[in-house]
Amino acid sequence: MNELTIWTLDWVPEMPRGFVRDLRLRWACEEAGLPYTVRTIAFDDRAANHLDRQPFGQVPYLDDGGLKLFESGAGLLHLARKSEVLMPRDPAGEAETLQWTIAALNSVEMVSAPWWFLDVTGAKENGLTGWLTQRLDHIERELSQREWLAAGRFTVADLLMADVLRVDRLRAFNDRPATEAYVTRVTARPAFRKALADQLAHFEAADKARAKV
Ligand SMILES: N[C@@H](CCC(=O)N[C@@H](CS)C(=O)NCC(=O)O)C(=O)O
Repeated sequence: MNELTIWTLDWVPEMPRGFVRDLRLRWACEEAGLPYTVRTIAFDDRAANHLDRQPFGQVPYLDDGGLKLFESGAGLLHLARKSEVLMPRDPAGEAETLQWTIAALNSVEMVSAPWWFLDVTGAKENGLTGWLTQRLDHIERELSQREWLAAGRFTVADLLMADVLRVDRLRAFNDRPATEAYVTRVTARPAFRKALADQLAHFEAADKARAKV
C-alpha cells in the first residue's frame, strides 16, 4: 500500500474539473516520483462530512502514513521535504523556494481567487481589478527576467505559481507574454499533463458511476 494518500471529492460538476486542488498534490507526486493513492469523500454533504480532516470542509488533504495535513500549500511543502526535485537542499535555494511558494498563495492567489469569483459571478464592478493588475504586472516583470522563480530551476514554487496563473480568465486578462510563456512551459511538463488527465478521468468515472445508480 502507498504511504501517501491524496484525498479529494468523489465527484464535482464540470466547472471546477481540472482545477480541483488535489491536482497540485498529484502533480508534485508525479514530479517527484512518489507513489500515491487517491481516495475520496462524498461531494454531497461535503461541508460537514470531513470537518475532522479539513476544518473548512474542503479538499484536498493528505495522509502520509498516518500523518494528516490539510491545505494544498502545506501538502506541497510536505512533499517538497521528501524530494529534492521539488525543493533544493541548499539554504539559499530552499529559502527562495519557500518565499515564492508562499508568494503564489499569499500575494497572488489571495487576490486572483476572489477577483475570479467576482468576475465569474458577473459582478458589475470588480473592485479587485486594480490590485490584481499590480500583482500580475509584478509577476510579469519577474518572469521576463528568468525562466524559473527560484533557485534557477523548476521547483514546487513554479508548480504552485503556474497552477494559480493558469486559470483562463487570468490568462485572458491583459497581455503578459512572459507570464503566458511561463504558464505554457510549466504546464507542458509531463507530470502536470498526467495529473490533469488523471483528475479528469477520475471525475468522468464518477459520472458513469452516478449514471448507473
Ligand atoms: N486553501 C485551500 C483551498 C481549498 C479549496 O478551495 N478547495 C476546493 C476545491 S479546489 C473545495 O474543496 N471546494 C468545495 C467547497 O468549498 O465546498 C487549499 O489550498 O487547500
